[in-house]
Amino acid sequence: MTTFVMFLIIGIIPEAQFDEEVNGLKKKRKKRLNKKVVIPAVLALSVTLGGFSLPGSNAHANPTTVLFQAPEGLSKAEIVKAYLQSQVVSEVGAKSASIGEQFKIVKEVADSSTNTYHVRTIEQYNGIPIYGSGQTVALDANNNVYASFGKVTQKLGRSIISTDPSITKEAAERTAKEQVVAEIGEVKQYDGVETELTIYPHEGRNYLTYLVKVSTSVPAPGFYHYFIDATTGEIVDQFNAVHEADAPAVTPITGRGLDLFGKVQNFIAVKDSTSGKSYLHGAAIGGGTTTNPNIVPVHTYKANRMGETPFILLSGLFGFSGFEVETGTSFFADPAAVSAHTNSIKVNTYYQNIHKRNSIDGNGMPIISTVHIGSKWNNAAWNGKQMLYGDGDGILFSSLAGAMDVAGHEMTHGVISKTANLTYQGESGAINESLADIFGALSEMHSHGLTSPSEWEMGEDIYTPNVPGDGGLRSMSNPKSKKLSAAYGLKDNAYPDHYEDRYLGELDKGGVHINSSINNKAAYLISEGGEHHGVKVTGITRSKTEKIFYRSLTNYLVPSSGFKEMRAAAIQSARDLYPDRNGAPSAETKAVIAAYDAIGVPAQ
Ligand SMILES: [Ca+2]
Ligand SMILES: [Zn+2]
Repeated sequence: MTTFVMFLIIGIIPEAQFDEEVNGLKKKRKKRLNKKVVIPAVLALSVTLGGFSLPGSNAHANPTTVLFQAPEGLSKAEIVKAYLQSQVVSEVGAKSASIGEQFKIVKEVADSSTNTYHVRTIEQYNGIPIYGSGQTVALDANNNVYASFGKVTQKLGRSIISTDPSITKEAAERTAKEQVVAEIGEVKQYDGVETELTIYPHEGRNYLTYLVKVSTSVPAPGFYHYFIDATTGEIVDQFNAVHEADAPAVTPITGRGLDLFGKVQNFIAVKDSTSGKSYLHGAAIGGGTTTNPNIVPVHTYKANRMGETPFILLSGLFGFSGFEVETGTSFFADPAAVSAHTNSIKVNTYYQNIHKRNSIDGNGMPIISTVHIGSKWNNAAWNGKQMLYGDGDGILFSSLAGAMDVAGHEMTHGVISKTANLTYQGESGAINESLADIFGALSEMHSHGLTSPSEWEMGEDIYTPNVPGDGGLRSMSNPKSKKLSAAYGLKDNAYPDHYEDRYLGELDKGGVHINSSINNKAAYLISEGGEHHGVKVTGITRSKTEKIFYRSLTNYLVPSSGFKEMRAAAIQSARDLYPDRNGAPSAETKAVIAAYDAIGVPAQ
């Protein structure tokens, strides 16, 4: 059903690719990059030592700031490693392992538009990658480091970890697959199984593990991660990182009413907490497992409201579809498949046209979508390999394949996994979700054309299809307009729009679909402007906003980045693209700063 794609190889983009657009700049830039400018060593040293007071972010407001002066005679890679190594030394106050051993360069990109060079690294121990680690380092035209993101692990050289596995990779994969089958039932075909020897820091210890990533679509969508101790074969930790589109706002309730004979009846129904209205629809659980229940749909309509579209949707809901979409002519009779197909093409066009990005991985990988996943599944997902779309239950959602912004959201999870790879938990997970919403919304707006009005609702085309005009699942313009269950204990029982109101509980992986709204509001304010919590923001348009966030995602953010790092990355990106003049920030940079002030994300 799906194509196997290997993701482990991270390509280095050749410089030439980025120089084609600007004629004649290539030679000029290379010459400049080799030129060394002498900056007093005392200045460079003091800036370097002060730089890591805030873990995870080292961006400086002034683009001419030098965090680290390029030593003579070193290549860019050597400069980056020397800089990162200097952070290790400066924090523990003693020399550690030989230069650069701890850091591995996984990506390098020259940006001829700003004359800068961007390097992405991960940390390793005896050549084995450390899970969740990552840094970005930006070099200016003189090869001096002017910005860096990502915390550097200290005292790694003092850790004693065996790096010789006692069990085989195959044994680890067998264990992982057994767990998946125990959880969701027999898997006839895996979309992918990728295994890598990984150091896993967990509960104060470093473990030598095989990280086995298992992607499934049938019988249930999953992107399972198992950390299997390479010494004992035991499972150290596990999670399912399938990126689902929503945290539903509809809750099942017990309805009551009088029947034709005047007798009181109790029955299943749903309540839409957004509108406060309840509907005569419900899903009865008819056995199955906890993760994959048999759902028996129950619907009650007034006949005069039953249109053609609900009929088509409902008829499709009873049969699971895992087959090829076929036609004997040029006409395809499956609307969900046609929507998923055209939407993914449009999202790719957006990334191609606006960000010069060639597919999800930047390297032309196939874009795969499967529709009719599950039975009445109210979700869409990125399972590490492809997009999965449920048909919706026809009440909370119509077919999720119908929404261009949902397609953009899911594909952006793929882009994120190939760039910043933000960890899907807590603050970094919320930033991950928010960037998926931001590019989901912007790709949809792009497909409507530059002159069409801005639209910052998520999933409005498919959400509560029986309730016209109630907007989407989430609102980026006004997050608070969407209600959340009182179980979350949030202010006004609504999505938060200020950092101080963020969700701090454990549900939803630490509120990844909830706190994303806070950063969504910042993106909205940067683009459209407005006053929020007493802070005025002058909007700078969609086209500038998307460039700032894309640059943040691809050049600066790292797996551990949270809200403060997002703020610093957006400010740095704005400064790169719209430089300060005469020591004063540009209107674009001011808008970013004001927007993050407005949502209450502090600079430090
Ligand atoms: Ca939308
Ligand atoms: Zn998502």
